Amino acid sequence: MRRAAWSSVLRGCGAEMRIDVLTLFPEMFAGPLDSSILGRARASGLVEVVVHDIRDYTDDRHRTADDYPYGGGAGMVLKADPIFRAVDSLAPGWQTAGGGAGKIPGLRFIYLTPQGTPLDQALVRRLSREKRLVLLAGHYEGVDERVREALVDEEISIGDYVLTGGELPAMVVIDAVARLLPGVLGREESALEESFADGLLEHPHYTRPAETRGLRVPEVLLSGHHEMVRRWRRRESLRRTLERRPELLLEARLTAEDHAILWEFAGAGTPAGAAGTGTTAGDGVTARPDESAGAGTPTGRSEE
Ligand code: 9D3
Repeated sequence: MRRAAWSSVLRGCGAEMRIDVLTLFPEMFAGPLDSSILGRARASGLVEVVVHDIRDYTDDRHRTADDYPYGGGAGMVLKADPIFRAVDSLAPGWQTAGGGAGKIPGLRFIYLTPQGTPLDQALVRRLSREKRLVLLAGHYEGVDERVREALVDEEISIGDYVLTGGELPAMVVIDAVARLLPGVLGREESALEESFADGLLEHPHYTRPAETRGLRVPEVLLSGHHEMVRRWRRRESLRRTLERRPELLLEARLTAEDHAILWEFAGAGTPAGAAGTGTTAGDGVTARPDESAGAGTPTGRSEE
């Protein structure tokens, strides 16, 4: 069935997922959520994203959402009550309802914080199976601990670098989760998604023309030999993974052919049957493939 027809079927069943965001900076979400694949997914009703301004749930004329920490110290703390009131509007009666996997039945409440579990694709996949997410974007030094105790099921970080708030991390979570929902990616993209589930980095890509500024596309890709192309791509995927992210090889789904290629890169004496593909083999990599995570293999990305 065509994609348009699928979305009309799904419309009758409600969105695949609803995501509520609680933030002090709702305006930050407009561009990313309305554009590209995510914008199309929302427009076609596959995912519903509702952004709430925490200040709308304050009760004083200054719309105070944060306050000084009890006990003193630097920084501000997000107040509990505006967040509790926001949740009253999303999940009426949450405080008395029991049962279910999380603290509030029927939804998963996530707090984006530098102290959270680092996001990875396995976590994204797990979240994509939820029917309803609430994402709390933090700011300042943190949130009143009673919000954690009463509401937060899970704390997530997007990596070890310091941002100004949890808004960009919330958008990262939404983007990563939404693209896994049925119907969000096109048929071709979904197939690609599955073929990359082997845990390797991608091989190089080329498109027309075959030569520009004296730079040529590797001959094998122009040859029309599907099996040779497949072998070349696999080899380049393995090479890149070994050079840039050797630790991924420990978890990758590798065939006997893959192992033979890796041994060849490692200079371990496997017959060089597939030489002359247009790229230099070896590249100074000296670790054995099965030691590659720890043996000082060049990563090609020194930071300093
Ligand atoms: C002084 C201690 N700081 C922690 C390193 C405080 C602090 C810095 C930055 C508290 C919050 C923030 C804002 N960042 C987030 O809210 C955040 C975040 C991040 O900065 N990096 C990666 N993932 C995330 S998820 C939320």
